[in-house]
Amino acid sequence: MILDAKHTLQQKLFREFAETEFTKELQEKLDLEGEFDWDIFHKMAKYGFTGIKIPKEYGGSGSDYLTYCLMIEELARVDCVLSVYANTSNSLGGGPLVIAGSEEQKAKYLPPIAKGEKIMVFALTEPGAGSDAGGTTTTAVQDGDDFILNGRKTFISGAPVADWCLVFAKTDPTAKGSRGISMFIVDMKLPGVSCGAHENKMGINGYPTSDVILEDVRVSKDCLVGPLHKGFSIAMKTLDGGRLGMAAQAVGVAQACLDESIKYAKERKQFGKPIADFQGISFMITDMATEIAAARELVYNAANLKDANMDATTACSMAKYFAAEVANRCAYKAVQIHGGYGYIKEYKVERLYRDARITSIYEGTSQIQQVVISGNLLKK
Ligand code: COS
Repeated sequence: MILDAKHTLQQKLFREFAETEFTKELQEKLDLEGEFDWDIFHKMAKYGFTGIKIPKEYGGSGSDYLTYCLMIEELARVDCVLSVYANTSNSLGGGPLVIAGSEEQKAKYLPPIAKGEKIMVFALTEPGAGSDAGGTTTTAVQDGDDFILNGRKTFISGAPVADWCLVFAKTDPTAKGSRGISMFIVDMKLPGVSCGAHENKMGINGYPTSDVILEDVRVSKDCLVGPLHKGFSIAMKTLDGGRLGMAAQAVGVAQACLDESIKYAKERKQFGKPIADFQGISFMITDMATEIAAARELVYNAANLKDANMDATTACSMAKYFAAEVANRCAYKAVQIHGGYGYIKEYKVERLYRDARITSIYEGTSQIQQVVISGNLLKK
């Protein structure tokens, strides 16, 4: 797809920002220490990244999905984890409120998260409910004008730095499967809310992940988002857009693998010539470039469908499925092209290999995308 002048300019600005601000030192510090970097987060917020998909009336810039994808792709091309910094508020954090929040909820919560003053995270997964997200066992029991929440959410990205958390809990214990689940805004400072230990992850270090534990947490009924018992559909609708962002991220990671491989293959000499002159190398580079081009088309096409308000569930899952697998294949090839050097931390492909791995796991594994795609193709 040929980008129009507006999107080409935006792409250039995102690229310039990432290449200037995401210094090698910052990238290495994030990967090594795993701590959230507030300075770069606030800078990204100042440039409007955290509010890019949030409507203008709630403090964001109300950009289209294509712009959002270009942003995530360009940030991830330089550093995958820093694309997550810009993503959360636009996707799983702010998305459910944009989709189903009341006017009061939107006015209260969206402006601070769009401006990066507060962080909202999404808590769907549980120790026993990962791919089977409908198997939620966290409960919310009504008590007068309040609900009392109990349960444990797991692998919650950003939980240790969050101000608020969107918690999915069973409100109708008699309802089967994904039915009878509701969504609540939970203030992380409320009595009974705590975070587990920071997970020691393989990649995307610098964006802390932990469990969220809820012990008799009392929230007012004003914190219920969307209709009672109807939270699961909101989660799924949110994940449609979320998966698109993650597909764009995977394209960015894959492109970084290709960029590094081309650079290295031209520099590195063996048998008296650059290794790029050997077809064993140049054909790997060809495959990477071809697959990335295809993945990018799927991402931009799904973004266009969403911008046209058309049904994009299948297209988003196809983009996520294909782009994530491409990112993994490209990371494998990039390390292979670098040989022994690709296996040491001094070279960027070592981190890319680890970062790529998450793209086919979070926001629905590749196998869950296959379930969604085949389910839609074969539905009666
Ligand atoms: N948009 C809106 N509603 C949707 C939807 C979508 N894209 N997909 C499903 N729904 C609705 C269905 O219409 C159905 O509604 P009713 O109960 O009113 O009939 C409900 O959600 C349940 O749908 P379904 O029967 O397909 O749900 P399943 O329990 O079979 O689960 C999968 C479907 C496996 C696809 C879902 O559990 C899933 O996506 N799992 C992965 C979760 C995930 O991505 N986790 C990552 C954590 S967030 S980082």
